[in-house]
Amino acid sequence: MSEKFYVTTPIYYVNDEPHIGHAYTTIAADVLARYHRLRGRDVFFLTGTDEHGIKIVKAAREKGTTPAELADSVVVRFKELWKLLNISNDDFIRTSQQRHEKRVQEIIRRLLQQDEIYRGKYEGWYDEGQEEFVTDFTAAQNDYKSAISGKPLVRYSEESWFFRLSKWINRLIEYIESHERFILPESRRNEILSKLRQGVGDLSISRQIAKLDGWGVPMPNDPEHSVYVWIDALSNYITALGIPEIGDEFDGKASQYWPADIHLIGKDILWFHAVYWPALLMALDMPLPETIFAHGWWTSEGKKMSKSLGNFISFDTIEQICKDYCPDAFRYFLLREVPFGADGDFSLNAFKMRYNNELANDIGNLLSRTVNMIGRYFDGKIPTPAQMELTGIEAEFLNEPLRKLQSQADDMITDCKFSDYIAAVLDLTTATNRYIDKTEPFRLARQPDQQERIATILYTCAEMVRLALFYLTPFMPDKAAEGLAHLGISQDQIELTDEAVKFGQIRPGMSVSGPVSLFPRKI
Ligand code: ME8
Repeated sequence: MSEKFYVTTPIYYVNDEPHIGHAYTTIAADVLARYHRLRGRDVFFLTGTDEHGIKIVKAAREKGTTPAELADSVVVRFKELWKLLNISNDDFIRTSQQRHEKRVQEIIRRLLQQDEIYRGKYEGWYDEGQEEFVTDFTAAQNDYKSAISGKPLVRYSEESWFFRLSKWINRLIEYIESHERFILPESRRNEILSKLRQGVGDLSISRQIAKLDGWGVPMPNDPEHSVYVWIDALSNYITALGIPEIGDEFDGKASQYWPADIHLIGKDILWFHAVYWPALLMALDMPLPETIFAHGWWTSEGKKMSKSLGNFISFDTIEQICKDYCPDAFRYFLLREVPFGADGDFSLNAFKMRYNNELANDIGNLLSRTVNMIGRYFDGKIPTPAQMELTGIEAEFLNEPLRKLQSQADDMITDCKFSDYIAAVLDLTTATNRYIDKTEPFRLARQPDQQERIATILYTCAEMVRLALFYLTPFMPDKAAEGLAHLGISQDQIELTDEAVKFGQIRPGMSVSGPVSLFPRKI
């Protein structure tokens, strides 16, 4: 893997408040960004908002405001949520920003120069909620309603500019076939391939700007038309960096970070990312992103989320959960509960179970008993073990879970196997708890000649807690740092380099502080 790492989330529509779906992708991206930073890589993590298009224009009309004002107010909410959830993005792009609009126009100019765009007429169905063209066949199949929102499709008939998408399709199919990691998970890749093989027409890439209340990026060759919102939106992944290839002044970021290592998205927007976006990049003669990963969708308490059902996991709901538990527990649950890529159900019951069983009883308990025993038997100083490696019963209990983490963490993160990664950390903490139960340091403490043995046991425990919390830092940055502070380790000492994750790094003699209750049990 290269020493830089560029990760993106979708840019989110500003028609309404953020919700769990937005939080999900953004937390996942944050975990990747934090993991790679801790591995010593140069990370660029981009998120932002998608502010043009009919969806926003209509929402603004309904709310009696302008799209620009609506966008400004919703952007504040996104930024508040990212702060609450401890999101460490390096940039926040808004498609209404001048830097973006200017570069989108440059992209269109370049495509025009290369004869990739022509004028025609669009006649067909449109899903305004998804900002998506729908073929006659699919429209009829879904009774002329949106497959996502169930709202009626709208008939569009207007002059429009077209991108020669069809000419790139064979090359795209070849590319996807020869790059296994380009679209993940594999099942989604197969879906895209079979849809592509059915044939794809050219893509309408402009709208009459008057119908959008003047809100959009004007086509540079035709100011009465604005750029189709998906072309506008997808471009963000390069406009945020600057684009030397299209004549933009070199600002250092593009050549440093492009191509993106991973675009994280939800399954409903894969077609745009796996087809329109790479075709555009091919037409611009730019390299394609390494991976596009489509995650699944959350239902809530067993049902599709809906405001009318009262099970919608909105900003306010998330805020309440963070108050009742903590933001890190929310981050943890979303990535632990279901494999990334699969659909999942969010229920408060499942949340509490995982919190109590895994965070409180397993990880939290291990930290607390380790710190307590070091306090009681070694005056709060990390003891010196008999040797700086795992042998005997220590090796028997702990070698395997530790080796698994050391050797597989990178791959699990690269494959977005977040739940497996957390399970591997839990294997380590569970094994350490069992090791304590088996070796019974609290019983040995009554025997004066066992001091050296207890020193080895408690040193080993302190190391296992340290390692577990190091590995958990990308998922729970605050709680991991809080736990590690009790072991005398400061935030700037946390890293996941090969050296840092070896056994035997914690220094004997360092002071621990307790008591500690990292995840108080919830009743
Ligand atoms: O699609 N569970 O913006 P958006 C999980 N602007 N994920 C969910 C979800 C759920 N119940 N509901 C929605 C857009 N999502 C475009 C993107 S990128 C160049 C432009 C996910 O605000 C959904 O899959 O509708 C998507 O990834 C994101 O949230 C929705 O973003």
